[in-house]
Order: sequence, then structure tokens, then C-alpha cells
Amino acid sequence: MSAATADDRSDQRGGIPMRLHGLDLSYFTGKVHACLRAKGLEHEFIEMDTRDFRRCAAQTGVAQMPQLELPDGRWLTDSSAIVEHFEQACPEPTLYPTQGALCFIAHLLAACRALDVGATGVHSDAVQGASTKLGRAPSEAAQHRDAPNSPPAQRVGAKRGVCVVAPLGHGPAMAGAPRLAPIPVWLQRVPRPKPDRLLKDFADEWLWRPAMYYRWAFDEDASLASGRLARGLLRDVPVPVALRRLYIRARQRRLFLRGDGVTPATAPVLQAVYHDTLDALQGALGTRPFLLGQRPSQADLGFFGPMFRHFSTDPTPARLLRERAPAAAQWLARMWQQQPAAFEQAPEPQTLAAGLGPLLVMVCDDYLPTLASQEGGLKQGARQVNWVCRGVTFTVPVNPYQVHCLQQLRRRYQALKDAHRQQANAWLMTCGAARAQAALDLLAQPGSGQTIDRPGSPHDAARRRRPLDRQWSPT
Ligand SMILES: N[C@@H](CCC(=O)N[C@@H](CS)C(=O)NCC(=O)O)C(=O)O
Repeated sequence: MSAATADDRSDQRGGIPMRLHGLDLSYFTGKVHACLRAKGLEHEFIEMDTRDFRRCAAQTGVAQMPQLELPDGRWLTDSSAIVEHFEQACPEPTLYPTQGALCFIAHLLAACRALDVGATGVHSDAVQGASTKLGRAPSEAAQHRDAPNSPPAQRVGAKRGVCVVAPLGHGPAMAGAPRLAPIPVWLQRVPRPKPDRLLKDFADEWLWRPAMYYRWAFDEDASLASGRLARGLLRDVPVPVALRRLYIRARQRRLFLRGDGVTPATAPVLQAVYHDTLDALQGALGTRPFLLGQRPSQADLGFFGPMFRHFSTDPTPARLLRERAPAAAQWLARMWQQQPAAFEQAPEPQTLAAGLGPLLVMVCDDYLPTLASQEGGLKQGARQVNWVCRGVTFTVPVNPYQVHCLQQLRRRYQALKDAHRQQANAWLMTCGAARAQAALDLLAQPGSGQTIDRPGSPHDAARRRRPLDRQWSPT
């Protein structure tokens, strides 16, 4: 896409746009892609091959996609951190509601996390400071306080279509159905747990497992995805395409189905979660263009990743999407074509829109309890954790990344002004007092065990020789 003039680019970035490395079938790449488009930020999309995947992992310390290469040579990874970065560095048009309680609810729906780059990248003030405005870097004193070992940021500037973060120094830059489908035969094999692989949360994390389930559990879907990956990501692997397909299919099923708690007993729960999500989206999007109102927000971005790059393209869930949630199908196209001019004048939401109750119920009943189980498992040093969802027990690997997600949600919740916290509480209470109270108790807890920092902090980078996996476990 091109939203900036050539002069804009060459003035400040030597004509090099930022590069988004990922795949056009990747869940989290889709989310970042939509964010860059909505903000009108010029970028080049690099379809990864395995060499590029490794190269990016060496830069950021995490083997995952997407990875974003900034024009000044620094790198960002983690879709939520990238969205947060641009929200701070290029605030207009904003994708975060300005009403504090609503912003928290949007984070809860999207399961966004903050960018904690500290000394390794963009100065934390520039990322987290609410008062940091376009074109203004944090004071040097504030920079020194927050990141004493980091060279000072010179300037953070942005204008429509081009976002510039001036060089800050060098080093690794990171942030931190009506009917159920039949259970495929392969799922009936005894699962081989992989304790070092982890699960994920609500729009971002919680829909990950149903998305992988629908992509890899059904032959029609798996055949399509394996062909795309064999000719895409694996195009530089010097073996016949048929072998690449076999390899990737076996790998994904091992890691993301058998290794991630998907069994004949749990598959119906994943289907039910998808169906409920479709119904909830249809309810919320039937009467307005975006989840929170008239403009897109981080909550839309969170749902966009799985809905656009998995559920609307993989044949089995796409059929269900068309049947159950045509309003969501329309919203996907709307999200993809967003440009700043389309929504920058749209009114900011000030109150919780109708129809979000079913999504909040799933956040409280399904998602937050998994985070709590993860926290308990990590604290005990366990390799696997059990949790019960809709009466069915899932056994999954312990996931440090999800514990980080919980810690971030708590940090946001506890930082709310009193009036905003009470407002957020009241909105959650509308989906049922008991479930909301359990969620609020979890969010209000001080937290237990170690703080899980985003990889990329200086001590962490020095300690680690190999990139972490996508769930922040050693590879
Ligand atoms: N928390 C990360 C997760 C990124 C992620 O898991 N990406 C997937 C593709 S959508 C990946 O890199 N998978 C690597 C693998 O299969 O090993 C984010 O939000 O960006």
C-alpha cells in the first residue's frame, strides 16, 4: 500500500519503508497488517521463507511471525506490542478508545499487551506515556529514569502515511453449528504431549486453538493449508513439494493439535467456542460497523487476525462463517479496506455498545480461567497444566507468554482511575455477577510468582543463545 508521498519517505527514511515479515495465511501477521493499513503507514510485505524466518528470529530473539523491521534497522515483534508501538508513535487516527474503562474492555477482548522495550528499543516513555504526543520525545531525565543504560531517544515523529521513530542507538530491538463436525480419525491417536509448547488467549490467544483445530484437523482444510505453506514458507527447502506438504502437516498436527490439548474429547468444545464466537460477532456487528461503535479499535484487530487469516479462508470454518455470521464476513472486508480517511472523523465510543455480553461471558468463563491455571502451573514449576472448560479437561503445556498476558491485564486494570475501574466492573457485572466477580478478583490480585518480562531486555538477550519459541519457551 502507499499512503505517503515519495518525498515523505525519502526525507526521513531514505526511501526505505518499514518491512512486515510474515505470511499471508498467518493469524498474527493479519492483525498487524490491518493495523498498518488502518493507520495509513506505508510498508512493504515480505512473504517469509525459512531463511527469512530464521534471520528475523535472530534479530528479535523470538522465532515467530510477524516481525517488523523498521527503516532505521530496529526490529519489533509480538503483534500486540507492535500495535501498541504505533498507537504511541503514530497516534492518529487512534485505534484505542480514549475512554479509560472502554479502553480496558477493548484490551480484555483483544488481550492486548503493552510494549516493554525499555533500553532495547523505543524508549518506554514514548511507548507508554499517555502524554507523549506526536513529534515529541520524552524528556532526557525521564528517559534516564526509565532506561538508564539506553542512549536517549532523539525524537518520535509521525505524520499521515509515514511514521518515523528516530534512531535510538543499537542492539537487539524488541519490544518484550448447529451440528458438530465429525472428529477426524487421526485425533483418536494417543496424544504425545510436548511440554515446551504453549497455548494462547481470547481473540489473540483464546481463538488460536480453535483456529489451528479447524485448519489442521480436517482433511480439506489441512490439504489447502499444507499446500500453501509448502509453496510459501517452505519454498526454499530443497525437497519436492509433496514432501514439504507431508512435513508441515505432520508438524502442525503434532505441535498445535496433539501437543496443544486437542483430543476427541476437547474438539467439540473448540467447535462450540467457534460457534459462540460467530454468534456473538453476528450479534455485535449486525447493527454497527465495528465492535465498539463507529470506528475500529484494538478489539477489532484482535478478532481480525483469526477471522481473516484462518476462519474466513479455511474451507470448513469459512462455510460456518457464511452461514452463521454474515455481518462478520462483511466486517472483515470493512476492516481490511480501512484507511485513516474512512474513520478518523468517526465519533469515539464513550460507552459499551450493546451486544458485547456474549463475548465478555466467554472472556470470563473460558479465557481468564485458563490464564489463572497457567499462572498456577508456572508457579509450581509444572510442565503441563490441566484446566476445565465447559466441563471438559484440557491438558496443555505451561505457557509463560500467557502468564505475561495475565500480568499485563492486571497492570492495566489496577492502573485504571477509580471511576473507570468502577465503570469497567459495572460493565462486566452485566454479564452475570458471579462470573464477573471471579474475573475481577483475578484481575485485582497482586499476582504471584515471578514477573514474566518480554524477551529482549538486556539481561535476557545476554543470557539467551537461541531464540525462544512463539510462547517464550526455549527452543
Ligand atoms: N504473541 C505473538 C504470537 C505470534 C505467533 O504465534 N505467530 C505464529 C504464526 S500466526 C507463529 O509464528 N508460529 C510459528 C510456529 O508455527 O512455530 C504475536 O502476537 O505476534
